[in-house]
Amino acid sequence: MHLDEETFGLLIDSVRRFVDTRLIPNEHLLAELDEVPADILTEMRELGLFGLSIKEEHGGLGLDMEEEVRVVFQLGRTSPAFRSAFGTNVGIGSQAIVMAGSEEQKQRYLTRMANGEIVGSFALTEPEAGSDALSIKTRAVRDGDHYVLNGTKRYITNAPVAGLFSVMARTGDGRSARDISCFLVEAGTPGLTLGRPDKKMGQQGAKTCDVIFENCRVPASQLLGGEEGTGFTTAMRVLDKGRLHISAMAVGAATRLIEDSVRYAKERKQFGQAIADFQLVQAMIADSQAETYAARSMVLDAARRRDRGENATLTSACCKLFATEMVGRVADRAVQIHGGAGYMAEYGIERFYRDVRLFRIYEGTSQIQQLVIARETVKAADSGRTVIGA
Ligand code: COS
Repeated sequence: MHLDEETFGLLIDSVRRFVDTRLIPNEHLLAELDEVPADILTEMRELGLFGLSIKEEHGGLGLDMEEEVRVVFQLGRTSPAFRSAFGTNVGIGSQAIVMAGSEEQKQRYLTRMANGEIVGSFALTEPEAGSDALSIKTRAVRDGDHYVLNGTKRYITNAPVAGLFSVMARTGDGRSARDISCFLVEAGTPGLTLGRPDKKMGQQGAKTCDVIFENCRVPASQLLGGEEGTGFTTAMRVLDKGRLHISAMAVGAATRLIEDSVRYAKERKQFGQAIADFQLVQAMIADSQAETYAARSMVLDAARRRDRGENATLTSACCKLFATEMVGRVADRAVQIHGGAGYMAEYGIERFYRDVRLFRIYEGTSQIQQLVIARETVKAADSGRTVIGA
């Protein structure tokens, strides 16, 4: 924790109040408009939500990972599309610059991201490169003091509203991390165009679309950190952090689904009594509560380890796998507890059910997390290290 408990407590209180009074009451509107209302975006900027993880010297709140996940537990209690509006500035859209940007790049972009003036977006995925991120085809070819980018990026979160893209592109021909570089490409650069907004199963209000580069000339000064061949490892480190953030979102969503399920189970009467009094309903509530607590404890532990400087690859993959699968089960039980009402749009439970489905896919599928966990565990055993420990 880098803030004192009292200051941090005030931040948590104001975020919780904002979620309860401004976001939860507007969940239906968000889904209906497929857009975060402008007045809410302004309030998010004023609360500092766009700059949660950006250092104070660049205008953010500079939260460490433990503080960030504790704030995100609160933000997760409402429709995840609200968080998406500033989520890329906190996570994948800003962190490449935070971790590997030159001082000049940090100065140029981070302050404007922290105050929400520009939205950052992370462009890695392509039509033929999702889980297999090393196989991206987007190419950057040096031409004098510029690079020329060609290729298509797919399902890029916040692309329709982004001011800056962190673009992973191939500068070498092989299948190695060193063949990939990261470029900071400003929206409006000639040769950069956007596809039509994607129509999604859920998370209405969160924007994604294709980003297309056709002979897009980018000044060489926009190469992240001024160094070719570091883009892939930077992207992976960005995802290590992002996966913890998504895990915290899953915990927050599970908390909310339990709150709603318990409230409904206490109100709903069948066979002459509240359904909350039936042990089969109680079993569902108990399983959801125990699993949410387990995920919350994991996420906090992993965040603290990261703050202590431990490598977060294995721990964040464990959290992402467990927490996002967990919230899928909790959402399923929430629909079940609500019965017919759980299937109806007006109650919003079915919307959560669709919204949280994405958690098991983006920033690395559950299967990719399994692969990462297994590899890290075997690698540690090979070198006689214990991972996590007894
Ligand atoms: N941190 C730092 N470096 C990492 C890393 C991490 N977490 N993960 C991998 N690397 C490095 C490796 O050390 C390796 O470096 P060397 O070439 O110097 O040995 C390099 O990156 C390639 O890694 P690896 O050999 O493991 O590549 P694979 O193709 O076998 O696997 C996975 C890479 C599958 C882990 C990666 O492609 C991945 O995470 N895919 C999912 C992508 C994703 O999450 N997409 C979501 C969309 S973005 S919102």
